[in-house]
Amino acid sequence: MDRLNNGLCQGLNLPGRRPFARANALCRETAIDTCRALGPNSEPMMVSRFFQAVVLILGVLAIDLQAATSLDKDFNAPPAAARPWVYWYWFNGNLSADGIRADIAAMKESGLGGAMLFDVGYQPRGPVENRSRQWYDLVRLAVSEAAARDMKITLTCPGWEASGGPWITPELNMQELVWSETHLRGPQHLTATIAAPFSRLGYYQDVALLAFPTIANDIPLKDLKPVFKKSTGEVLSGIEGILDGNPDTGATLPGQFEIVFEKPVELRSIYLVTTWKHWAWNVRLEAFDEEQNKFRLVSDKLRSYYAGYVSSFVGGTSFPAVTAKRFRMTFPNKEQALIQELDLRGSFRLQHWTTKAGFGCERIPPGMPEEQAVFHDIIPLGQVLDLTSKMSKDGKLQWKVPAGDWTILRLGHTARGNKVNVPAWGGEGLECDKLSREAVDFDYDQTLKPVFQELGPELVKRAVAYCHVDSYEAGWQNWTRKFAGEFKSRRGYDLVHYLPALTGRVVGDQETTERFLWDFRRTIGDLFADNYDRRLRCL
Ligand SMILES: [Ca+2]
Repeated sequence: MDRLNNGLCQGLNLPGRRPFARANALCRETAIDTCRALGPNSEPMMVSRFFQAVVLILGVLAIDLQAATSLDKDFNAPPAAARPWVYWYWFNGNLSADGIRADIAAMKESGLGGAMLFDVGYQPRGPVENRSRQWYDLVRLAVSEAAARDMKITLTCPGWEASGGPWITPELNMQELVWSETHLRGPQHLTATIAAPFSRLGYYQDVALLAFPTIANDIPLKDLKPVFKKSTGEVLSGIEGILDGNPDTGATLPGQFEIVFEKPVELRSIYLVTTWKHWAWNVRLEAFDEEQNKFRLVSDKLRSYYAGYVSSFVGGTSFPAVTAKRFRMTFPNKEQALIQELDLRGSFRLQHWTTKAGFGCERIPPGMPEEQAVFHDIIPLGQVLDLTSKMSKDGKLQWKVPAGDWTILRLGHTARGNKVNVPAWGGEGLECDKLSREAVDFDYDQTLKPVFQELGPELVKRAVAYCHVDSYEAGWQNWTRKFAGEFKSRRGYDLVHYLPALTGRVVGDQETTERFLWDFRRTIGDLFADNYDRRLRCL
């Protein structure tokens, strides 16, 4: 017995801990008293354990009986916190006070605890415009009816996901990086206007103007003057939209087509943008072997990646270099390929660079082939020249070009143009910039703050459970107005000389480029968490 209790108490009896020494003494006294009460012939340790076990079982049974009683009671009359909720769709302004009262009454009668309120479209337009005076009155009625029945309501932005609405301007819309490329040869004294990149909704802001030695075979497909043909040999016309550098324009091609050049060209990388309804997995690229008189497989793993609901699918990667005059592409949809952009070059691009640079948000499937950059594929970090300060606001550049072939990148950002999904009428508008605290605050001030002001603090406290961002499908973004500064403060270095990596090129070496891209994605994630998720919780 002493051994047992000494063991129990010694662990507490540490040097210098007087209270625990007192506990040791109490343990010993209690143990001795327990042994005496059981009698001199009893087996102290066994009886003590039996006694403890009986007490324990009785205790558990008591708790079980109590729990069963409570469970039975709660099952028959669930407390408010345990009642199920429902999605409550208000379809495109088809609303009335009587309908709202009837809905809430029916929910209560069914035993529901609350409703997640969504203002969605989908149906023919009804009489009530989203965010109109009448709409606010009906929201107040809904919350009041819920409060009167001990129910809760949650609120969200127009539509059924994310954050945005008619108040979001292109500047406050989700942003993405864009660039134009200019190739030239030095030495020369250049005075020219550098073409601005593609932009949406009339909004564009420069980020940087860079120049670097052109990597090997870096010639855009359109400059190789390809002819697109059906497999029957008939020339395809109207394909300009897939070579114009604008991811919002395109063309519908047959599911299988040929790309023919005047003389043999080497190809090594692809950039492919397809419409969101026709993403392309396992696209085959074949090169025609003149000696064997047949097509040979180059890759059957080319693809575009998901970048958000109702957004184009984007893919970019390298494949083993191949030289031929005729190439054939076969898309999984044999009937047609809806292509927005296609670029095939003889130059290297980092594997799946579009996803690594935040142009897509789909996970790269395991087992995808890897290609490695070699010496002439790499831009030495020290040869990336920052010409930003030499360019005027209208794009004019004066620059003494050194000898050699040079690539000029004019990089900027523009609106993604993505809109809130299926809003009720009056709620149509752009998704707000999720990486910008100012945009998120502004959106909140327009979306939910006025609703709370209409309801008043007492009603909000009684019946508004929370605001929700539901079914996030707004897609990805890879820039925001303050991105460069945020990157520097969070990662500890300036990103400007690494920006060519966001176009798939290797800067310094492949590992360094991958590590930069990891930092880039980390910064996107941090900004999303800090300025959107966490910010919404604070507002
Ligand atoms: Ca296009």
